[in-house]
Amino acid sequence: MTEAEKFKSLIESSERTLITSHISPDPDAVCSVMLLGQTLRKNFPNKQIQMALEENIPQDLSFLKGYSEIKFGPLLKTASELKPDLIVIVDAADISRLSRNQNQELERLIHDELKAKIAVVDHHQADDNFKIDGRIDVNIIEDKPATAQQIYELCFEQLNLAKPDGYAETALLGILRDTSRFKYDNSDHKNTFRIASELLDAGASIEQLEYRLSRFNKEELMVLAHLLGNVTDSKQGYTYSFIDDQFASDWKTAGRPDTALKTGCDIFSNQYLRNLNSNFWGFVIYPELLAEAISYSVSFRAVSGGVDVAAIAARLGGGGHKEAAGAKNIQANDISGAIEIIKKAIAESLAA
Ligand SMILES: [Mn+2]
Repeated sequence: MTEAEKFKSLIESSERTLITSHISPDPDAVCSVMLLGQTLRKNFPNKQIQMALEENIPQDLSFLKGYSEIKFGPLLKTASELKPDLIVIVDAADISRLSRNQNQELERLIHDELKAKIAVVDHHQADDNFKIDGRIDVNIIEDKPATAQQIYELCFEQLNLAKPDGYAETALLGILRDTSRFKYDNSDHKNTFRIASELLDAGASIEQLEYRLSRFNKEELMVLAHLLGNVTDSKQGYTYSFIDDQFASDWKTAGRPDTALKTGCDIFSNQYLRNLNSNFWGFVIYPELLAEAISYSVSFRAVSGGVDVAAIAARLGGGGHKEAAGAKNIQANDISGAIEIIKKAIAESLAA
């Protein structure tokens, strides 16, 4: 039996299925939950299929069909109420990423109390080191650019399930976001472009989806302006920028949202950090507004095939991928001290 067939027989033999993904969900995580959830609901109308996520996403995805049926909130509570006999984890490889603070309780509930079956559908890059959990019944972990693409292939090409309303927009959005609109190197490009083409024929629009998702508010642009003002060429081959302590403390005093600070940093790191002069990588560092004591978080970005920023992040107690990584809880007296810590980690990592 293939993993796809095993997956189908798990669905058929279960009464209550919970479909979920990781905390701090990205559009691929949410779209994957929705694409699979809507598809299973259409094809298995007598089964109870619940889509659930512990945390919401900053972007407004409510225009996607089925979004209103996702149950947002503590996953432990959702699972205790539903008592699923099958958990499908998408865009994450195990239970440990499903809840912010209740993973141990969740594991106990799922494994010991409910004795639920577990299926995983997740994609990864070749450099990821997945620890496959022996308690997982079906593992569909493949080298694919987006989980939304995997679910499309699994449901519609391998299992020949019927497509639910709105599937084209949901699938295309997950693919667009995880590939950064087809920008990243993709060893599975033939499948990606074939499927994207089918989704466009089915009525989804790259232009509409991209403009719907790329919305900035004034506060996010204020953060971006600050980062652009602080941008520095290290003269060591990389770029960096930072949110200074005064800006962060004024931001907090004014009651401006922490999320805008994070989003502003994301816009900068995704769209400008790899683009200054002849530098193809770098970092952005900012004070953690919500932390009790002063601490800093750093995000690294690199063009693929260049510097391995995951190795640098690992020296700082963080992690990620070769092209995008980060670390939290960096202890320093002020932002200058924090920047020095990062520069030192970079120098050591490059010398290693
Ligand atoms: Mn993904």
